[in-house]
Amino acid sequence: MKSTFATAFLLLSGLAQAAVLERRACAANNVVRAAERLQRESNWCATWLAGTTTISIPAHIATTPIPIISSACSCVYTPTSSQCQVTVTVTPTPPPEPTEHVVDFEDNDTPWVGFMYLDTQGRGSYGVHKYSGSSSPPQAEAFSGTSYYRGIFKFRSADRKHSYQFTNTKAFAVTPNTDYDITFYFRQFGYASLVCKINAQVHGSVQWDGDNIDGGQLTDQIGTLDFTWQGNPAETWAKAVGGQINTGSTSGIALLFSTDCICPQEVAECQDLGMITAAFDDIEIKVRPSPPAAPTP
Ligand SMILES: [Ca+2]
Repeated sequence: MKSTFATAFLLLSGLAQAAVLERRACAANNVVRAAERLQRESNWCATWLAGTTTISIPAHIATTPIPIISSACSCVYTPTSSQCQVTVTVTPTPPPEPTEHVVDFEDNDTPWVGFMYLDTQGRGSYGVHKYSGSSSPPQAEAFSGTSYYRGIFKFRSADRKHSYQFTNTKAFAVTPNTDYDITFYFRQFGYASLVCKINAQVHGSVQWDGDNIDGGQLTDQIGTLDFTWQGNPAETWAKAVGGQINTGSTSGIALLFSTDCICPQEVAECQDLGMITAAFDDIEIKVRPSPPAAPTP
């Protein structure tokens, strides 16, 4: 402001006279009061202080020394560019993007644990399962990469049911009060008829000590998920869709998948009591897209 102000020119009492102005600090006196009144009547003080054009000093104070007039204008008029009048716009910090997860089982450190029940009474051997490559059994190719998660069963004549469960041992971070879609890919190897059913529970917390063969300790159940298939998982990797939850107050979730495979004797291929593999890959936990806005009538 000072630099432009110093270039202002004055016309005094009809006599053109160039003057270099030096801005002074406010000093209240009679000139101030006169300038204050004149400022209410016109905008000449503002024009002067802007220093961008030539102005005329009102006649009755034209004999006052220019530094005093300058000081008076500084008392009654504050330029809009004054630091005290700067408008500060505060932009609120946007909320964090909801976290999304894709589990493809290609990382051997991915924390999952599985356990199976070999008959309807829960008897049989339990096992903590790791991911399996496509080499065993040789027909079992992964949906993505070379690894997936699986349970392998051999039906017995006395009890043609296997239940297999597995869960992640560390909760996935999610955004509270957010709708999520949960999908995965599943394939049933070994039987042409689809004899395995899948569901999943969602829990708000999970603990696992790393050695507990019974699997993760899940609490705070949020919901049970039901899925439908895009494709036939007895023939190819099929996508399971329809798993939807709202996270509510939780910021982490654990998924407990349950596989129930029942192969009755009346199904011809089940009479051979062969091996069956329940295989999972590419579990996705993603924020559900918002529905399109309703059209305005
Ligand atoms: Ca994979």
